[in-house]
Amino acid sequence: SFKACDEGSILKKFSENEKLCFEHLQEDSLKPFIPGYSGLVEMDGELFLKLTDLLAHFQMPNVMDCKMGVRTYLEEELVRARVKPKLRQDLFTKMLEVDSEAPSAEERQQQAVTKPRYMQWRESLSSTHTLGFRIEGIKRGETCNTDFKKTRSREDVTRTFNDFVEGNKNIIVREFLRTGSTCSNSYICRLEDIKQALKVSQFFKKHEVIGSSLLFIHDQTERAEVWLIDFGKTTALPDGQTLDHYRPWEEGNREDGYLWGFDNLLQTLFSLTAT
Ligand code: 4IP
Ligand code: ADP
Ligand code: MN
Repeated sequence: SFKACDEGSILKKFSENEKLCFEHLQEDSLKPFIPGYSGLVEMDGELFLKLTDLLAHFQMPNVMDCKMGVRTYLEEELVRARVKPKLRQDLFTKMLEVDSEAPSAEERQQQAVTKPRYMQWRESLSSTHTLGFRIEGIKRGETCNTDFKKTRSREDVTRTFNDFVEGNKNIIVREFLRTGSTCSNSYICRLEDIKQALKVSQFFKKHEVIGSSLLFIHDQTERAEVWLIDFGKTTALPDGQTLDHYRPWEEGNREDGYLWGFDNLLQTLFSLTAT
């Protein structure tokens, strides 16, 4: 769903929802932590969002995508599946590939599962439910690894982070080297800046943030950055409603556990610096 573009930019397949989010975010405290957005581009009859390529300034970077929150599907998807269950064979197949025991007798009979069923299964197999975030993938040079579907325990997650930084603690914490008001030289430093921005963000307060990721990027020069990406399923709340992003989710309250996961992620990184 991505296309290469001119130097320094990428094109992401258009969605109205994500466009609205990027427009909104131009006036928000989170703006310094999202990719630059320069509007819509049409190519071969298809629409795209034009975004800054976050990897452009790095030399052969290591990249990690962490999907945030305790829930990865929208409440409306749950309602829809209840009113009019759509049986998905593709999701059944993906489920079987990971764990042949996972589908129930009825699901095996149907050779299909609903989307919320699949998403909930993915959440409980990974660390989404227990930590409020999960590792989706890691790219090192040309090799992509997305084999983290069963990475659930705090120990496994911590180990994966340590592998990702190749044991180099400088990348995780180096608090005394701040460059100006933004911090681009260690993951923890950058995450703390992001947390401050989240706390005052009007956008964050008024949106259910589902399926969004933190993108971690570093290279041999020990340059390390974290960015907020993927607003395809980030949805505005009805007028006047807000979220605190900590409370447990109950159907109807639309909480996403984003900040709870964020704190767990910070803790995981801190624990690595203590070993
Ligand atoms: C995928 O499951 C991801 O959750 C996708 O989210 C989601 O797309 C897919 O739903 C679902 O099948 P796996 O990661 O296990 O493959 P993302 O795009 O953030 O990775 P949505 O549209 O919900 O974002 P379907 O309905 O596209 O299959
Ligand atoms: P999707 O909605 O298809 O899940 P995402 O926005 O999550 O798409 O992006 C998928 C992957 O593409 C990310 O994990 C990241 O590796 C890469 N990516 C996304 N946005 C950027 C960007 N602005 N610059 C560089 N890489 C990006
Ligand atoms: Mn994504």
